[in-house]
Amino acid sequence: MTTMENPTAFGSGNAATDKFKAERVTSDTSVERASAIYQDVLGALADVIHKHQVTYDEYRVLKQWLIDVGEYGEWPLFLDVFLEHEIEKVHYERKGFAGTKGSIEGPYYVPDSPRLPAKCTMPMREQDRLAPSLIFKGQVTDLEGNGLPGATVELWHADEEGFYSQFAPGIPEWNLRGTVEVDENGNFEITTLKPAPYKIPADGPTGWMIQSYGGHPWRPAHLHLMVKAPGKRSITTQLYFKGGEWVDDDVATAVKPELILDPQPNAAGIEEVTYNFVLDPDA
Ligand code: MBD
Ligand code: FE
Repeated sequence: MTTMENPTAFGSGNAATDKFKAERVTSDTSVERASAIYQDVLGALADVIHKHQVTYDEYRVLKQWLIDVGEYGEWPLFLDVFLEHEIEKVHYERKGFAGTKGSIEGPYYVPDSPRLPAKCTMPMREQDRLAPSLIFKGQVTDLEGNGLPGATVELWHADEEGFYSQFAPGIPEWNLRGTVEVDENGNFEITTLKPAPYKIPADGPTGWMIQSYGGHPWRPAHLHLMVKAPGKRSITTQLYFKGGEWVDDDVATAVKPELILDPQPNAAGIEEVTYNFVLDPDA
């Protein structure tokens, strides 16, 4: 009974793994490049083993832990928390983006969320309406500041307890997920709630690993975004909240100074913030 109702590392991990497996995964990496990368990966691991004189007990614990990560479905969680930020950095450096800064996608994106008009409220439950509201508005433009009428702003984020729909039990499928269609000037105005910080589950191998080195399992409260427009490079990013807990110490190392919001109460006392997205040409 409780295993059906309470969020578990096993449940969220395997949901993320199933979601990932449903996507197409290929790369045109050459044999030569694969050889160079594998040699360097194994060489880096060999250096660590020698530098720290890793023992057989530690090796066996590692083997068991790797088995556990797979069984709990936590490879998407573990990799996105500890590695994706470096991949993301290389991605943006390689392409030379001049527009809005990107950040990691993380394990909880789901494509094809419900379409919403430019001025909208995110799908939410009664209990979500009790949480502090956030009005998030702005414009999607090109590098010259021209509004992009065909753009979409996909938004997904955790609820007031830090849980994501489709990755924790009992939450409506598209709760706090939507694809917002901007207006004829590229503008949008979304009413949602301020999400809570996200805690990596303590009852799974990623959480155990963090405990074993005395670290903390927290990500600051964040909004996930994917912004797309015809003829423009899509951008995947996240936005954070100034002064929020863990903003300066994100376990996933995914905060950038350009991505921190500072909402202020509007005339009605509701927190409101404007953030504009600037997209590079699709080259
Ligand atoms: C999250 O919510 C997240 O955004 C990332 C990157 C990793 C784990 C949970
Ligand atoms: Fe997240």
